[in-house]
Parts: sequence; structure tokens; C-alpha cells
Amino acid sequence: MLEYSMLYPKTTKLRRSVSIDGMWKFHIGSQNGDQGEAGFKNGIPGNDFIPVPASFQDFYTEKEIREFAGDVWYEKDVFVPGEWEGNKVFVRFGAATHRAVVYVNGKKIMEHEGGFLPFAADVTDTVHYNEFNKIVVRVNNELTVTNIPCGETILLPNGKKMNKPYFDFFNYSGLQRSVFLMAIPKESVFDFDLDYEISGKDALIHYHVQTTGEHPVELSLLDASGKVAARAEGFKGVMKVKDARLWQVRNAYLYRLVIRIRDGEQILDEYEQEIGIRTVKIEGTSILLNGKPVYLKGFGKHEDCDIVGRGFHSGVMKRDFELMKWIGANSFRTAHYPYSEEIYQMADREGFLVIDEVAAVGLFESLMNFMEASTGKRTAFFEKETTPVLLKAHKRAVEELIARDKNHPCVIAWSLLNEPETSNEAAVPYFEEVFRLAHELDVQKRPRTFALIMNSVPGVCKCYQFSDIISLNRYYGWYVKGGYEISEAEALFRKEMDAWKALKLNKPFLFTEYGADTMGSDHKLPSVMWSQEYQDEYLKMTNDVFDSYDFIKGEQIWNFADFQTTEGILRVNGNKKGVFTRQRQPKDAAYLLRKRWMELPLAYKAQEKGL
Ligand code: GCB
Repeated sequence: MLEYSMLYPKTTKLRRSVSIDGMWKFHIGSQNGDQGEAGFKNGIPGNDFIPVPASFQDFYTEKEIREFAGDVWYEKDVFVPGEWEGNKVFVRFGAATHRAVVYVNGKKIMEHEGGFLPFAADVTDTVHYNEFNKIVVRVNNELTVTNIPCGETILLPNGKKMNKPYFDFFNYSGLQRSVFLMAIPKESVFDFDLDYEISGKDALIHYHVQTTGEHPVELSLLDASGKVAARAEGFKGVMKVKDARLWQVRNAYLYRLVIRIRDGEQILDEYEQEIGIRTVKIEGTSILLNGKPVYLKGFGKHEDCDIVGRGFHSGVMKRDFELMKWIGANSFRTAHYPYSEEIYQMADREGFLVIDEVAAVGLFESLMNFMEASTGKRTAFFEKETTPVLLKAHKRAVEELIARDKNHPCVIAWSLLNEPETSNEAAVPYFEEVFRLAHELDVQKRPRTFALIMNSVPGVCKCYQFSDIISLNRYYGWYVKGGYEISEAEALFRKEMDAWKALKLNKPFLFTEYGADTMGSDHKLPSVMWSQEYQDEYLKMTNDVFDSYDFIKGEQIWNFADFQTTEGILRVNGNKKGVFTRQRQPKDAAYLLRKRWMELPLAYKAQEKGL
């Protein structure tokens, strides 16, 4: 069990939660990490303020700041209401990338490592009630091979540190998600698990509530009109919902679950959350939602946009969902890290299927892993001395991810790694532990997967057997035989798919990546690589291959939109594989995909029997 509750901050009868987003005082610290305890815990120097949530990198005009590797400092004075005394009081961070130390009124409260999941600092005994209190946060953004995502931090000859990601997105960092101040009753709802069973027109909700005390709990389920649809009492049990309205793809029905702790007539705590009744199951090569086959159409995405970088922005989220609906998508993968909680809430409401990915990317020692791996390079990544430390961090992130996201109906699968090195036996015990843990922690036993890199093919990959859904990242026609050689790319692509088919795995296959870099500004007739015409040709070829194999049960193109990466000769101011530009306007390919996805039925390829 985690030391703090992962429940999203809410204000209910007995809970208070106040956003402390806005302008925070900001200071770029030392690269040596020597300003910790002795340094700024009582207050940071200067007079610079930046918005939270946001990545700090793209506000400034100095390259030293954008590329900075080390500690940055945030500070905010917050008023803690006197009425809150007697409750538990927390400062809750949606995320701090990649590690943080929290000080309140000069006292160190907690540390957290892992840049994409929430944590809550218990400040009950530290804050002064009915007064202002100083929160100081030291955030470190250095990449290592002992934490996810993996990379290294090098020292340049000029003495400056520099982050070197083993992955293909800019190392945006800082306080990129919302921060809340919360007051929670001493005896409170800590966590709950739900699992669903559909029986005829009714549904059973198996539940388990954990609280911080002994008093009894009661649950009520309210339908969309606020009417009580079911009730139950006790920490563990079953709620029966008559004539249940199911949560369906792009047709979401949400109930409201209210959990109360009671002491006789007195309510000690109340927590509520929107939930959706649905089941997810893999049967043969089918992905079943509520017992019916679904074909996934959609994207690998990023949290990425101009100016705020990876910072959560509700306007960008809204635009992204509108574009995904317009194009006929029904799903996305949270590549390559858990996204802001508000995005899952929106996916719950909009009926999108989400493959929820932990930040285990870059588990292949290379500064351009996606390229070098396809050349067959091997790095013995899982044989490093430091691997046990990495595994510990990885498992902790899986635990936090599942605790945070398990009750979202939108989450239909866990993606436990992206493009790890699987050509070596040393990967096997590592995978075993991570996959076992996810299975243990998720009462819904959602399918687990990982995204296979180009060279993870039959005969080479030692780990695909762990996946319930085989997810392939493939770039035939881009990294492999692009341009006029595309016919050869297609032949190689089919050859690989034939090899998978021959294995008779009887599992669904999903394309979690495929795509071609394309300049939104460039047309060329006849096409050349990077032109919009070529992106269309590439898609036609790829779609033909998808349509030729019945066991392929979904396509999530890379990427939804152009996004920022480290600078380099393979990237033109970022990765340009977006179907939309970074400003969220369509490239030509968007129209091609829209035509295809609008026509493909949800149960596409439902008829086939096995491989
Ligand atoms: C991949 C990676 C992704 C890259 C992509 C690319 O395989 O998973 O992070 O951005 O390829 O565009 O090369």
C-alpha cells in the first residue's frame, strides 16, 4: 500500500481542495544540487515568477535555461484556513518532473521520484493555521538509468550539465501538473477498487473500499439524473445495478459513486467519483468491451504544445479531443508516460479507450534508440549493475499508476514499457516481475502490453509472450526502405507479419506506432519523403497491410501531432510525424485517415476465427 492516497482532490461535504495553480516564484538553481537543506528551504532568491502547471523550458529566451539540467526551485505562499485544523492537510502535486523535495515553512516534508505521477505531502503538523505558509519545492530534471524514463546527464567541456535522453521527446520538466491544497478528515476513504460483471440486463459491481479507520462505510451509486441506482454497506461487497447502462465506446454513460464513512448519524468522510460500468477481456485475437469485439483507431500522443511544453492545458486537451472525434478515432495510448488526470476524466466522458503507459521508455542504451535498434544494435541494457535499482523505480511507478488510474472506465490496458531491448535473455526476469506486479495490483486484470521496437521480431524478441496484446511499433516505409523503395518496405512488412502469423499466438495485435515525418508546409508532386503526398502514400501502403491480417485489431498512428524533441540531424525542430501540426491543424493525411476511420466499423474483423 502507498503511503498516501492517490484519489483525485475533491471538495465534498467533509473534504476541501483548493487549487494553488497560478504564478509561482521560480529560480534556476545550481547544477550541483548543493543548495538543498542549507539553501533555499526558507525561500528562494530573485523575483521571477512562472505559471504552474507548465514546463519551465520554453518561456525564456536563453538557451542555458531551456537546456538546463539540475535543480530548479519553486515557491508559493499559501493561506491555510483556520477551519481546517483537526483535519489532515496535504499539498498534492499532480507531478513533479523528475524528482522533488518539498519543504514547508523551512521543514523538509517529503521526497518523490518519478516525474509523471502524483504525490501528497502531509503538512498537518507543519502548517500554521489561519496564516500564510511557505511552500518551497526543489525539482530536479536529470536523467539517469536508475529511474524512468531512462537517459544520462553528461558534463560538457564548458562545465555545464546536459540531459541526454534515451528517448525521442524533449525532456520538459518542472511542475507540469496542478497543485492542490487539501483538507481531509482524519478518518477518510483512502482507496477503492471496482470490478464489473454483466449479467443479462443487470450489472454487478464488486467493490473493496479501504479507509484509514474502523467505522463502517456505505456506498451509493447515482445515475446520470442523480437517482439512486444501487446501494451497499461494508468494506467489501457487491452492488447490483438493475437495467445497467453500460459505458460504451464513444457513447459513455457515467454513474456517480458516493462512498461515505459513518459513525451512527454522523458522516465522517464522503468521497465521490464518476465511474463507468464496462468489462474488458481478451479472447483469442479479440479485444472485447462488454463482451463485444472492438477495433482500435487512434493515436500515440504526447502531452506537448507551444510555450507550456508538457504542462497540462485544458484548452489543448479540449482541442485534441475535438480533433480525435472529428477524425473518427476511438482510442489513444498515453505515450510515453502517464498523462494528467484530467485527460482520463475527459476520456471517461467522451468514451475513448486508453492504453495507459508507464514512463518506462529508453530501456535501450542509445541516444537515438528508435533508429539504432532497427539496425540490430544490441546494448545489453538489462545486464547493467544498476538494473535492480531501475526495476525498483519501475515497479513503484507501476504501483502508483494502477492506484491512480484503475477506476477510470477509459483505461482498457496497461502498457508497461515502450521499446525496451528484448533481444537479450537478461530482459526476461525483469519483464516477469513488472508484468506479474501489474496483474497482482489490478483487480480488473486488464490486459498488459508493451510496445515492441523494430528489431523485436519473431526469433529475436525474448519477451513478447508476456503481452496479452502484442503491440508493434513499425516504420516500414520510413526508417526502413522509404520513398521510391516503398514497395520493398511493404514486402518486408508482410514478411514480418507472416512470421508472426506462423507463430499462431492467438492474441490480438495492435499497431501502437507507424508513421512518416511530414512537413505541414510541404507539398511535392511527385512525392518525396517529408512531403504531405508521401505521408498519404505511406498510409495507403500501411493500411493495406493492416487490412490483410485478421489478427491485427487496431491501429494507433504515431503521432497525433508534431512534438518537440532534442535537437539533432534526424529532427527538424522536433518530430514531424503528426497527423496534425503542433498547432493542431490538419495535414493532408488527416483527411485520408478520417475517411478510413469513419468507415471502419467498431467490430471490424470481428468475424475471423483465431489466427
Ligand atoms: C519510436 C518511439 C517514439 C519515437 C518514434 C519516431 O519508435 O517509440 O518515441 O518518437 O519511434 O518517430 O521515431
